[in-house]
Amino acid sequence: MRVLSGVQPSGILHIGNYFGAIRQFVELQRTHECFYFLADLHALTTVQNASQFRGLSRDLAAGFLAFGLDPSKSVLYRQSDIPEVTELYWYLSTVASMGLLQRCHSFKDKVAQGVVPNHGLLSYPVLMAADILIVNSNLVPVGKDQKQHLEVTRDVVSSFHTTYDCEVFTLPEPLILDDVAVVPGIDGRKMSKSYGNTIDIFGPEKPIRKRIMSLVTDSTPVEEPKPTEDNALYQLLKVFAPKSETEWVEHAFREGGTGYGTIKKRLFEYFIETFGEARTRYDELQKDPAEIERVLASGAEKARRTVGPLMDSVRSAVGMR
Ligand code: AQP
Repeated sequence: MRVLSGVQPSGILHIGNYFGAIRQFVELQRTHECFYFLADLHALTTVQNASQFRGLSRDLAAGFLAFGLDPSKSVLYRQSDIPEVTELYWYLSTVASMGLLQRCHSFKDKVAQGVVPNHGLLSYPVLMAADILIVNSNLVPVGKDQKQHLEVTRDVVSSFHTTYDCEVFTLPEPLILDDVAVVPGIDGRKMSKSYGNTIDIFGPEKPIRKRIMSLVTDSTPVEEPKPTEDNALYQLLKVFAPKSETEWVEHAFREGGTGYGTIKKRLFEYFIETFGEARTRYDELQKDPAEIERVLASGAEKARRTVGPLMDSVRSAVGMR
């Protein structure tokens, strides 16, 4: 079973990225052959400032390594280092349905939030299909927001196979864990870089603490029980709290007597317990950018070797060769 997934270097890693995707990446590398990439071409659909963009891929790679992705077990690479991905993207674009792309929730949500769409944003799921298909992956660990994009991939596969009367691609399945399918941001919407509601994992502790303390809550008085439904603070505690703390969390919400301020402070403690070690490693890794580049170059080499045979079949299927 081959696993593939990616994260966009469009900002600092946030806790939605970790619980929704990266934690599974680390687990899966124990049992599967894994390909993980920095989706830098995707990120260009939102970050269009060269000096801001330049360092983001390396920061993300440092994050991957800090969380325990091991280059001897997983293939780690930059999307843009594999030019075959954009070639495949084009072949797939010519069989992808426009209507399907226009109906994608992620595209519609971004437009509804005021993002002025470019063609890249619309065709993002086709590039994602190329990422997935090019390494013949069977399993794609993602957050729920990407479920529909996986359906686009499957649709594109069927369309390509029908158009060219062939069977070159492996049909991939998403891997989505229910309890962390959508990690909420500090305003209760899906945590997302483009909504500005993230809690970052790396960077100085003080602003992160401030961010957690600014989580939007209602005005339930300290002595009263707190609602748990649609409560971002409660959902985040459920994601973070170790099993031994479950009782404390339930008591704090259901019994009354514990204020939101106290609960947020506890959430910050869980944050440090969960990420303290990775944060230290991240700072260490940042001191050696050449080593990160070496890991990525070696990953790109392995990935390019892997994609060769599939690309030969695709070129032959469309009549390019
Ligand atoms: N809030 C979330 N809950 C669960 N999973 C999430 N993921 C992202 N946000 C959440 C998962 O993280 C992986 C990498 O995401 P990405 O950064 O490549 O793209 P994204 O999903 O578009 O993340 P953002 O923060 O929302 O980025 P922008 O705003 O730039 O589009 C994916 O598997 C994703 O599901």
